[in-house]
Amino acid sequence: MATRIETLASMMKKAPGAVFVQPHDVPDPDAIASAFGLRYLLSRFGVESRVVYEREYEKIDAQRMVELLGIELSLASAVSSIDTEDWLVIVDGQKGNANIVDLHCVEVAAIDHHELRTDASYRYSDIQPEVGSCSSIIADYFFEAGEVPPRLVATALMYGIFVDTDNLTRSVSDLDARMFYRLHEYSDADLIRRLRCSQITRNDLALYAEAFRTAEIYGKLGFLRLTDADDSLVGSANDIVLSLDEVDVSIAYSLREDGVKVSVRSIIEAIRADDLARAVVDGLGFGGGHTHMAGGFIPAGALPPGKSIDTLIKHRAISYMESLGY
Ligand SMILES: [Mn+2]
Repeated sequence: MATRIETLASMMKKAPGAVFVQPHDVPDPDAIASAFGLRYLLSRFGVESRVVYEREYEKIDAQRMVELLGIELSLASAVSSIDTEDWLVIVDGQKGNANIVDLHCVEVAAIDHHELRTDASYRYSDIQPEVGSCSSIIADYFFEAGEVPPRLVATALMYGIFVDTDNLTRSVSDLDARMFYRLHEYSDADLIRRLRCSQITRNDLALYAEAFRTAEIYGKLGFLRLTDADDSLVGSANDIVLSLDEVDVSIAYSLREDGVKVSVRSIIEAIRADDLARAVVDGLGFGGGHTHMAGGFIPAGALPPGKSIDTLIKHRAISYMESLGY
């Protein structure tokens, strides 16, 4: 039987135009590593491709990862040649997601670990929502085909697993653990260490310092308000709120000119982070994600005038928790 990369590569060879690999917008280390690994593997099977993405990555570790590992990727807006003849493989996301821009070519394939969207169809898809990182799925493609990942690819994939599973503590499946173990012998521990030491900038630290004064705890629920923080920083700040002993569910939100970005975390099985995120932005914006981590956004124009957004978010979150008996 053909391996998955053989199946995908032989299909991509039929592309009438060029082949692109697209990680989700504002790619994080897992998305970047997945695209990097898949591009390498496709080339081993005779398919040349380019990695294109929308909206610049925000976190400093993503930037360092691209620099230190020599990862080639381009902003879609800088690639003038993308057209309707071209074929696209989406990694770490699916067609129709709010964070996957439509590049106006044919989305023939998706490899992802987010919840399956039933409104999208592909010629090839491998969607495993139970897996903690997309990097694990790509690593599996290597070993399934008997391919040894080069040192920099193995390092990227290992770091992708590390970040998406919060150091192997969040949504870790057997596959994540096995791939982490197998990648270990091929990866560069020194580079991993350097990436772990490039998590925030001085400006981030200042934003954190200001935000942590706003922390509020209501039962098991923690809230944090940030001002002008990008998506990644809101998520990282939220991880710190969740790390509080008292807090099992946390919400961090950032008030920005374009709207309000919401990050949600939960370690209570009965309270799904994605459902809570949707409850918080209900009727105003969009939200989604995973069981333990999720996000949402309310565009500035949808904010109810004359009402406190802080109260609105807290009220909705508390009501949702109470409706489930917490
Ligand atoms: Mn991911």
